[in-house]
Amino acid sequence: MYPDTRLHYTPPHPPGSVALTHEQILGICRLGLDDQHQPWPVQSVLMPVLGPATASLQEVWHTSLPAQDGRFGDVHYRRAGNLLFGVITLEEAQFAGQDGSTALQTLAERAYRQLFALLEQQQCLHLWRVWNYIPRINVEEHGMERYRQFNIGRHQAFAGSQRPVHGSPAACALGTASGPVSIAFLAANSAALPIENPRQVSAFAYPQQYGPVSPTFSRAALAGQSGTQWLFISGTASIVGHLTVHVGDVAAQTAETFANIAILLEQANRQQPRQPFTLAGLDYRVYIRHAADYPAVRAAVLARLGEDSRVVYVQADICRADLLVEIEAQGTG
Ligand code: 3EB
Repeated sequence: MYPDTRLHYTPPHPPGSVALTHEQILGICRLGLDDQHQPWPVQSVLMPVLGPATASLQEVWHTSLPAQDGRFGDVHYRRAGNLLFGVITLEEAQFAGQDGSTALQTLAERAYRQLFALLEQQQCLHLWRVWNYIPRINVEEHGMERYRQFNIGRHQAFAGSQRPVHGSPAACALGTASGPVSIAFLAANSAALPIENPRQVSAFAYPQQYGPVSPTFSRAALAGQSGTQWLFISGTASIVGHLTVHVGDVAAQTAETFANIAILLEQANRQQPRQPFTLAGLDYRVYIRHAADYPAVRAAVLARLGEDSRVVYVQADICRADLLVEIEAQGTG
């Protein structure tokens, strides 16, 4: 038995402004700056931070017990009790396409196979949340959009590791202008409950028009932990059924995205009636395709969440060319 460790999250802040005990850090996400050389796993999200915030922010996953550092192939991870946070950073130039598969597809399969092998080795089998960042995600290469290539490799690793797609983690997949592929994940030795959105076709059941192989993520995941419930809302966009709606209208896309997030909260609250999740109680990350849309998106976000909301905005490519905004969130109930 592993001791039950409480998971804590410190929302984006300027580095150095929050004091944390080093051994209790599980991992860090750094927004807007490359920051690899740290003693714990760091996911550097090389996306411009928008708005009045400083150029670079970090958010921290930490625990109530000391964590131990580890390396497993290309994975840098930290483990504390029944929790594990890891980061995989890979340069695509190190990979060669083979047998009709592209370098990016090979990379994605290798990364996810390593991730799953680590979870087996650690007996920490359950993936709760994955953050995927892919350079030039919308660019078509070798006759296929790069996001679709990534989906093929990721799916092959799920299938090859006996991971059913309907038990997929909450996730996001966004594009950077350049840099490595970066995958961060949070796993535990207890399963998260996948939550789907009745307004949307499940992503793992998307029709072929979005690529030959579907993405492997759930719309949200509810993870029970030390008496706390964590809700992870996947990257959510202006999609109804499987179709993008409000093409070209960023304010309407933002409002539709919140309609989808609100439904996910309702679905989650049906599962855990004790302390309901609320829109205002979550921490948000908003990805905006065109930096110039920031004022319009921010206005639509504030209209829904209010002035006191905890939201960070970054410029990113979104994995459908007609999506202008994507929003993810997390929090405890
Ligand atoms: C969508 O709903 C938007 O490939 O892991 C959202 C969250 C999206 C996760 C992923 C993709 C992913 O289809 C895109």
